[in-house]
Amino acid sequence: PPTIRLEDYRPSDHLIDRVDLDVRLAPHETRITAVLALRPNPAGEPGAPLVLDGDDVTLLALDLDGQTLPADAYLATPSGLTLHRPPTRPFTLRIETQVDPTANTKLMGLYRSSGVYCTQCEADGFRRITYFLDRPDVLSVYTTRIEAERAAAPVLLGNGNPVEAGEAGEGRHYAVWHDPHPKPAYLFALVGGRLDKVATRFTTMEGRDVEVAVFVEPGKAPRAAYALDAVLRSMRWDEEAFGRAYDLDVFNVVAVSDFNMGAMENKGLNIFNDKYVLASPETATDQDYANIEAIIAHEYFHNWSGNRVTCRDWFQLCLKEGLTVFRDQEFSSDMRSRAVHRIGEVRTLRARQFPEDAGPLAHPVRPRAYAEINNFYTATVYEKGAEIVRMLRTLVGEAPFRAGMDRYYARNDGRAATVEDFLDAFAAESGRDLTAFAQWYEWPGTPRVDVEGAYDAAARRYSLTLRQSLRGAAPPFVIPVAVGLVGPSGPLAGARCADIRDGVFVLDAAVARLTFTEVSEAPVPSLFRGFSAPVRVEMALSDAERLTLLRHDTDAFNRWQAAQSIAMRLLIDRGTARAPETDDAGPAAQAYAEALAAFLDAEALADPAFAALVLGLPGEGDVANEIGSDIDPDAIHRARQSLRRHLGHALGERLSRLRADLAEAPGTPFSPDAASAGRRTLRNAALDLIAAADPARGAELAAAQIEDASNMTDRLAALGILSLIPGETRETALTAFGERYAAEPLVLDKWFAIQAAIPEDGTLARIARLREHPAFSMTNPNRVRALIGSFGLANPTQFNRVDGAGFGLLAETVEMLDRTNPQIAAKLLTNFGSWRMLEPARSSKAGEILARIKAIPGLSRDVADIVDRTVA
Ligand code: B3K
Ligand code: ZN
Repeated sequence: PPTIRLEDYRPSDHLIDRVDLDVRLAPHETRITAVLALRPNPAGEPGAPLVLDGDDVTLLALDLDGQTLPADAYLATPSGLTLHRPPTRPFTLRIETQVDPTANTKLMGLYRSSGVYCTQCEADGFRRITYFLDRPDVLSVYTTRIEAERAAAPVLLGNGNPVEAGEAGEGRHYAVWHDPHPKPAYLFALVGGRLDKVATRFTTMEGRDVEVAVFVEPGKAPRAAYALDAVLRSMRWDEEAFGRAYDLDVFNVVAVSDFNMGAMENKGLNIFNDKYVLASPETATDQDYANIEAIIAHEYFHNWSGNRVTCRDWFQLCLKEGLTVFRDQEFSSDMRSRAVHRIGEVRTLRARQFPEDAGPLAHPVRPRAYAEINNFYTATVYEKGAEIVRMLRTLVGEAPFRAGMDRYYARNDGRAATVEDFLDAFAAESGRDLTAFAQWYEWPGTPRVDVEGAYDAAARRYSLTLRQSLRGAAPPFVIPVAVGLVGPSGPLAGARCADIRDGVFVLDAAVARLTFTEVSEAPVPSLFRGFSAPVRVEMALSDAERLTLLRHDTDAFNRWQAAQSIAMRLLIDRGTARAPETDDAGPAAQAYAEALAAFLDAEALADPAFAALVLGLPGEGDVANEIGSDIDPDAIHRARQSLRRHLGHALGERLSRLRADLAEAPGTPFSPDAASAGRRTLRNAALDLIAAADPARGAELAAAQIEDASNMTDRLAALGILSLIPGETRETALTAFGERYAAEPLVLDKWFAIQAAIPEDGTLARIARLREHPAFSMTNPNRVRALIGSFGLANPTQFNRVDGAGFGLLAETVEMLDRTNPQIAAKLLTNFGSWRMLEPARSSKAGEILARIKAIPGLSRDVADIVDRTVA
């Protein structure tokens, strides 16, 4: 596929000021009339041909300023419409196209989801509706008239504000929407269908009275209440935290069941995967509630970071995505526990982004080239992009950061901006030169920082040497290092270091040395507090030193990190391909368990959510990423099982006591708030370890919890624990769960996912059976992600089976899906991203299978791009 490069960016030769759309919805023959007010772009090339993008559209009619065009004046194909010699003055183009929404299985452009008409236009779906300059730097004011059969689509929604509605004859009706804010085509949306509505009002800080509504499938309205409330909280928060007010009279959210990703920030009309809207205690877990809150906020926040200020081109994607993830993380941190949330963010970053950055799909946060832009909605652009914004705040400081944001919005409102525009705003407000900092956007890979410490007792001096490195020839990064010293009984209050401001040292050279004076006793350094930069830190601390941090650090993140690092070392020692297989705990594991016991006794009840994190072992994937080469997933799995077993034995009684102490009094109404969720998390973490040590007892307790649970969090956690214990109890529970929720697709997704993740040989056969389950469907992305995606993501031993059958299952699904929904197929294929890290037998199997995929004739651009880069 052809490559598009950042360096080739040129402004459009034409602009479209206004778009008038008339959309006549029909299941197979939807007709779209687009009236475009065009003019030459003064920044473009005078007299250039007009080349409109198209994708699978049929042209029905075309005129220019009311005149039919002669056949030799233009060329129309399904993939584009070219006017060879367009006027060099403003002119109007009227384009009539036809599309088939029912046949649209790619879920890009206009399609139907369970009968509901909806759209998805980012990144390049608008061209599947009509011919257009489908690029983010062409901003237009849209007016949309939508017409449909009233019985099939009583609800008709568009961008902006409703201006008119009425009858259209023969059982049809229409609605007209007008969006006064100029926007790129990727933010266009419309919806038509039978939907129930929950609504309320919000008055902005500017005094605007806004109707806020969430639309869901008929009968599901009670499950939309939490999402609606999350919208209101997001609106209030963006006013308070960033001074950003909403700018239309209505804000609509629509939940649909077939959606390629989480949600979409279309102006005034956010469209959501219903998984991130619908929630009730009986069907949603605490994690679901947290996700809904975060994604509702994320899409709402895009109204400023993305919509009012949009991106010049798709290379600048992180400008809206990284920034908006940062904003939603801050929102969730304010709604919940900041420390707990931060640990969660870092776990996600390490689990998803670090491996991406270490593998063949690595790319800079601002990529320089792409073949298929939809493959760049990645953990790197989103999560590492957010880390860059966080580092920027750390560097310039809270107040200049906020001032920089204000300046960025003020300068770029209504514009399509670049990363440079973003950084300029902070440079101006802080007086800092951010040229070197900008390297973070340009280089792939995770920098590594090696640290050495030396204490001179006589001089009461402690020095730290920091060395940064990155494979390749990257120049030194500007790395904010939040750092402090911890002594055997607490922070070393007297210690001084001239190079540290507000707790932060800025490492901007390849090597730097920090000297602390007045250090009264041998300290333990607490480095990268709060994970102040997305780097790998290497320092040879002893377990005893790490336990000092766990006990006494003032930084919650590093307390957690200390426990993780000890566990990681234990897991690596046993989980490398050649490590001897042993169940013998050893003194280090015993000391670790004792420290956890003391920690639990002191703190578990005070902060259960944090305690659950400290108690949790690194995942198998984390261990694999840390080992980095010659990976044997079975060895890692065994190592982790054995450490869980050891902890379960060592902490057994405490864990049972904790379960009792943390139990809700019967009849307590369910609340998804962070404190209640934290208690459930710790209770279930305790059950997990109890089951690891004593599977028979674990199975019994889990089965009982499945029966008695008053909410989905507890029921599902118990089912997950039971799913790891082979036997009758498990099979009975799985069957019963499947029957109980037969009519709840989103709950069955959890059930599919749990079974796909069972680390046993029989799982492939189980998945083959589940594929035949009446609720499973290859055309619904949530189902595919639940059953096949979870297998690739959450079942390392079976996906990486040495016989290649796990790879085969993924490959087969990718091949099948590529014909109907290439975006989902390509996403599934990214599960092969770490194949070269595997030990030789497995990696050669993966290589064979990738070669087979690469050879399939007629692959989509999406899949071809991923497979080419994966094997390159
Ligand atoms: N902007 C959308 C993602 C679009 C993905 C296109 N393949 C959702 C979001 O990040 O908010
Ligand atoms: Zn986003």
